[in-house]
Formats: sequence, C-alpha cells, structure tokens
Amino acid sequence: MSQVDPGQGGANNSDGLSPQGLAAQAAEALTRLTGVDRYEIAIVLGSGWSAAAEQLGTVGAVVDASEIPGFTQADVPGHRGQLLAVKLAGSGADALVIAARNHYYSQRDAAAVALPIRMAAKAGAHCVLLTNGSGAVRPWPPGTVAIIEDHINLTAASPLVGSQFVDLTDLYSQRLRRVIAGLFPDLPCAVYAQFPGPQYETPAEIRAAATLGADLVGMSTALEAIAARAAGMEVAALSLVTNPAAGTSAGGISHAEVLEAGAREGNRLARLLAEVVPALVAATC
Ligand code: 8IG
Repeated sequence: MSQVDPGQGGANNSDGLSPQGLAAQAAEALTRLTGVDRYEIAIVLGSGWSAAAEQLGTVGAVVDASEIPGFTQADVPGHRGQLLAVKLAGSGADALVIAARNHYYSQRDAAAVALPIRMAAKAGAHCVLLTNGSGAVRPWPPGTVAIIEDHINLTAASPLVGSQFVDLTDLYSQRLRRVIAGLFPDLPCAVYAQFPGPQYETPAEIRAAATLGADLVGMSTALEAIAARAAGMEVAALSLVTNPAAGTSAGGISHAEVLEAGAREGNRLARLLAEVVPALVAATC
C-alpha cells in the first residue's frame, strides 16, 4: 500500500495508521465508552460555548478526550477536554457533543484537527454544528452570535491530502443556515477567515482580511468544515464574537477578555443551541 492513499484521507502517521484508520479506531473507542452505536449529529463546542451540553437534553456518558486515540491534550483554558453523549430532549436523538477540539496551532497538524470530525462521521453523524469564538472585523460587539455563511482559509493548510477535489460551493449548507435564521432571524451572517494562530493578528492583517471580505477571524473552523464536507457531512457553524479584531478598537486583545465574553454569554448560548440543535436534527434526518 502506498504511503499516501487519497481515498483514505492522507499520509499515514508515525504509528502507520492512516487518518481514516485512526478515525475508525477513535469511533470504535467512542462507541464502546459511550454505549451509543450511532449518533445523529455532532456538535463541536468552541470558546464560550462549553456550558451548552447540559441544556440539550439528558447527558449520558461523559468521556475524557484523553481516553480516545487521536485527541491531543486540551491545552487551552476554557476548553473542557470532554466528549458527551446527549439524548436530546423531545426527539430522543443521540447527539455527540465534542468539547475537545484539536487546534491547528497546537501541532500544525491539519489531520489532527480533522480527527474528531472524521470520528463523528464514522460514528454515524451526517450533520455537524461547529461553534467557535472569534474576533470581529466588523463593528459587532462582543456577545454577537453570527451564522457562518462562508470562509476564507488563510492557514495555507488542508486536512485533505491527495486527489480529493471536494466541492466547497455550499460548504456552510444554505439549507441549514435557513433553518437557524428561521429560529433566530436577527443573527447576522458572516464570512469567517481562519488564521493559523496562536498569535492574534496585527492591525494590518485585519485590514487585509477586511479587504478580502472577512467579517470574523478565528483559529479553528475552516479546517474542520473542510474535513466534515469531505467526510460527507452537512455543515452548520455559529460564531460568538468575543473581542474586536486587532486594531479595530482602542485596546489590545487578551485571552482573559475572550474567556470573560464566553462566561458572560454562556447561558444565552446554551439556550440558543437547545433550539438550534433539534431543528438541525429534524432537517437532516
Ligand atoms: I476567541 O481576534 C478569538 N479567536 N485569529 N483572532 C483570531 N482568533 C480569535 C480571535 C481573534 N478571537
């Protein structure tokens, strides 16, 4: 077998396991540890969103990310490092809440970023809701929630290797954006630019991003969305503005302010997700 197998998602890692093989192993561990054979939806909780799981329904198994192969250690304060199996209130559908993303800036490894997404796809999820915290290029105050409608990938990386010419025309599914906007018509739509991080941007980089058409900047969602689409999932994404992007306000940016915005908005975000997630499940099942 060749080292790079396009159909299988890229180069093998040092253990000789292809990305798809590792994802299958992770899905197997997930299924065993949570006792759920098949998930209807996966929800990735980013900065500020981590309080949401409990309000979605009945939390079953809670698994430490370190128990699942391929999850790198949670190194960011404000990220829980857990996966939760949640039975949604109402429908009883099984949702996988991933409060443990692998960040690109941790290892500069886009395959690691893709692992939780690929695992969720192998565990049955055909829809993923990605959430994140972001800096606002636009004059949107911290606390603003936006529906991501498109992205600009400024990482110069991809989770895909080989001849996987995946169509991203409708990456952030218009169908699902309409479902969310139907529930929350006041949420703005946003183009999200992913920078590689972990440093925040310079003011000149933010002016450049604005010229390119970005409304928000972040460090996570574009690579995950690409991986999800390549895995055949329908993608929706929501972003919480936690800070004005560099140079767009008087002060600088601190991770503390990012955490504060998340903590302040936690309950509101949880209530929002408690409405959005069942609607996405209803639309994609
Ligand atoms: I939260 O201002 C959060 N994540 N790149 N820039 C980038 N990522 C972010 C920012 C920001 N705020």
